[in-house]
Amino acid sequence: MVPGGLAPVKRRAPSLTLTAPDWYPVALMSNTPEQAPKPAWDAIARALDESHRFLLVTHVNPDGDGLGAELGLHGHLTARGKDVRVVNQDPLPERYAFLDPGGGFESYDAGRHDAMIADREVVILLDMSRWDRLGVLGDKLRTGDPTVICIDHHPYEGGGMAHLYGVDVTAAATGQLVYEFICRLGHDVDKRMALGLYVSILTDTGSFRFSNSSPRVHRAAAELLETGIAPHEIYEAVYGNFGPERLRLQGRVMDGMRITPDGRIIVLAVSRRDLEETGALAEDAEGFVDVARSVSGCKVVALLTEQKDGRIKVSMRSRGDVNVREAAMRLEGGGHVYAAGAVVDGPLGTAVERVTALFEGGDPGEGDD
Ligand SMILES: [Mn+2]
Repeated sequence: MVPGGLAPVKRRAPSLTLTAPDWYPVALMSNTPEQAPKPAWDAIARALDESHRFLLVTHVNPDGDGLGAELGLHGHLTARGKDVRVVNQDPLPERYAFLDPGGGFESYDAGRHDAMIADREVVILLDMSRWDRLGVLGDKLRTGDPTVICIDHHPYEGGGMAHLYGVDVTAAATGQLVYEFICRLGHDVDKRMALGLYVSILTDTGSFRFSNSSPRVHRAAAELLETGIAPHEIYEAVYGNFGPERLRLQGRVMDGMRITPDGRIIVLAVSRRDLEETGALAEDAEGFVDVARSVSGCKVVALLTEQKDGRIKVSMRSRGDVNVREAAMRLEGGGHVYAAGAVVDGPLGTAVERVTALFEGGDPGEGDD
């Protein structure tokens, strides 16, 4: 059963991203390296009024929030008669195919898109604030002429990439910001837009269980449900369509987990061989972090995934009082206090030792905030 009577979901996996989900609390705003520009919602509203040709973009390895925000904003602008294209570097993950039965989400192809992109009046960047989060598409966009608007809830990292910012780190999801912005304009949200915006909120709040699950985001979710979308159907579409190979991979990875003697740090490792032998995708492992986080006394989960090129993607999540951003920075990575990552050299076993050692002999960054 699929929300809103949309096309059935073929399953495929979530994407592994280093920075999502974003469950840092408001109190951590002081950790942002640079103060974000004040949200310029009125100026953004004027840019929307005055322009006709829009391009919506979200980050590489697009997640439920970025895609849902695109769907919501696409619906809004389309309803106003605008010419709207949605182009991301990466294709729509099959897991989120139900958001786009009509093929409106395109993946960037220079030959197919460059002329169209050059002709856009406004580019809206969703759920990211750094050009490198856009991959090759970022290289293309950063040299263009159009007005660049950034709508995001990540800590601002500087760089002045956009002309207009709607950055609000107190929002649980970019889709929440898009929803509140559309309401502010006095426009309606239809069922299809609501589907996208609800998926944004659902995925970035960890199904309303992360610390960002505020009254404000629950209100937005409640209002979206008033359009008639069904939460259980959406939950099933997002989280109930994995294949058995994911479960096989989970069994292997959990069986091989590393846990420090004090039980505070759990390190999970996914090798290419694990993927080949189970038939799962690297992205299938993303949710394993949440499973490991459920262990009593566990403070940090690190998920190490061997990439095709032999390098190791490290994704770390803190359960509360350990600053994984600092740990990630020691690996020349970065991220949030509670969710951070890096890419390090292989082989996998060496990387596991290295990451484990980061947290031994005193937890890096603990008690920082
Ligand atoms: Mn987000």
